[in-house]
Amino acid sequence: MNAGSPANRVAALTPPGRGAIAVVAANGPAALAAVDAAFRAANGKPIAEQTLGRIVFGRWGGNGHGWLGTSAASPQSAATGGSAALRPQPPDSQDHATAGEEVVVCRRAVDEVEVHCHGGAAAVERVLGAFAAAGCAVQSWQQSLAQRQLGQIEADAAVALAAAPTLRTAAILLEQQQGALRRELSDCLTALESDAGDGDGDGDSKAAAERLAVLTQRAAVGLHLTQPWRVVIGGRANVGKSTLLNALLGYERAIVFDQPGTTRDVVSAHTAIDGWPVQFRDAAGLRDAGDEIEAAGVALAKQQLAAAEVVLWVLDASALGQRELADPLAAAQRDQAALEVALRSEQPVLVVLNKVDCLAAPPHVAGVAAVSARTGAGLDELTQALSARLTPLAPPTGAGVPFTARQAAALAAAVDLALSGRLADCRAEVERLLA
Ligand SMILES: Nc1nc2c(ncn2[C@@H]2O[C@H](COP(=O)(O)OP(=O)(O)OP(=O)(O)O)[C@@H](O)[C@H]2O)c(=O)[nH]1
Ligand SMILES: [Mg+2]
Repeated sequence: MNAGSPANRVAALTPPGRGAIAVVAANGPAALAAVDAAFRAANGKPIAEQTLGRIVFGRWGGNGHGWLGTSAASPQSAATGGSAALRPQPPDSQDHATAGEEVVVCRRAVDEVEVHCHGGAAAVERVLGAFAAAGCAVQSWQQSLAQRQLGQIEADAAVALAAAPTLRTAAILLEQQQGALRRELSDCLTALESDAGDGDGDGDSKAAAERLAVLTQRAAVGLHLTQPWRVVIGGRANVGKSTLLNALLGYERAIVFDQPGTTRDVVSAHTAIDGWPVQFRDAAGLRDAGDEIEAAGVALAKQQLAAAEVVLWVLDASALGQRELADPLAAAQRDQAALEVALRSEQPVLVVLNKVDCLAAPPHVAGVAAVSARTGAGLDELTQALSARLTPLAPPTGAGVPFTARQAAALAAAVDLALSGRLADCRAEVERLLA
């Protein structure tokens, strides 16, 4: 137990109101007493006799009481000295067999229990209240986490996991919490150390430096496990940018109209593309603006494009001539030059040829997504192409992935040190990451 951590404590580990099931974890003798007071196990045993690590179904707080009977005070009243009023209640009472809320309790360690209850705020308050009434200090999940004495990587992963927006990102972060990044870093360290031992200063260290470089590249994905990619939809006015946004989202987020200059401000929305979190931004179509408000919108659109991580550049197939349809990539570049759009050279740009429903035969050009935002044709191919632009190096299952800016910076520094032959400093950098 850490200095300052109370012996009897309880915390809700799941975020309020987000899941169907909430998990409340409690430690200490008072926590066990609270379970016996509030919980009636279906197998009839008190908590001390339940098998470690096994879940037990039962009822929590029939008529406000457990089978030893205790009134559930709020965590707040307990924190200010609320008392537990124990009232004997026959364990086999008919009333009690059906009263209370169905929960699952797990005795995780000798003095540690978890209660899995309904995810609603009231149910969680009620469970927390029973522990608080028995004398447990109510903590936040972050405080509870800090007391688990995890390594820095695992603690950071647990915090990031709570903010993971998709199942795919959560799965990768869970692997990091379970040791994927630590294992890879430890392997690199072992290789660096064995090289120091055999004194040749090349083979193992070179392999370790290469491995560190691969890890560093994975940070491009890792830093997006909690933060979405910013994907900006750009192009001339009236090409169908807002229609495309709505089609990608699956609902009507932006106003669509058959007059150019419809979108003025930046419209943004979050979604997942192939399991990766994305924030789409749709802005004013680029043209010589009709009025001051539209001109401000066009300036804003150019700023958005310059700051985008990926750009979807939309062309209107119904407005292009045969020559342009044969080479949409060149048409997009001409557009960008004519409209004075300054894209960075390393910025991934995916050219989208929209309104192909207006063509007799949609062209198939490598690197161009031919779609109809109106009918949905080609959207699956577009999302696949977009996913590949977001994560050209998707990490394999179980791979170590750096996911914080601190980890990414430390790894980049370690690679530089390895490449310049400063192996002792490189090792020290990796050791710091493993702390
Ligand atoms: N036939 C056809 N029409 C489309 C398609 N996508 C959009 N449109 C139409 O094109 C017109 C303009 O669509 P918007 O989505 O408002 O275009 P925009 O690029 O957002 O326009 P601004 O906001 O003015 O820049 C509307 O009449 C849409 O219905 C498509 O795939 N096929
Ligand atoms: Mg629009």
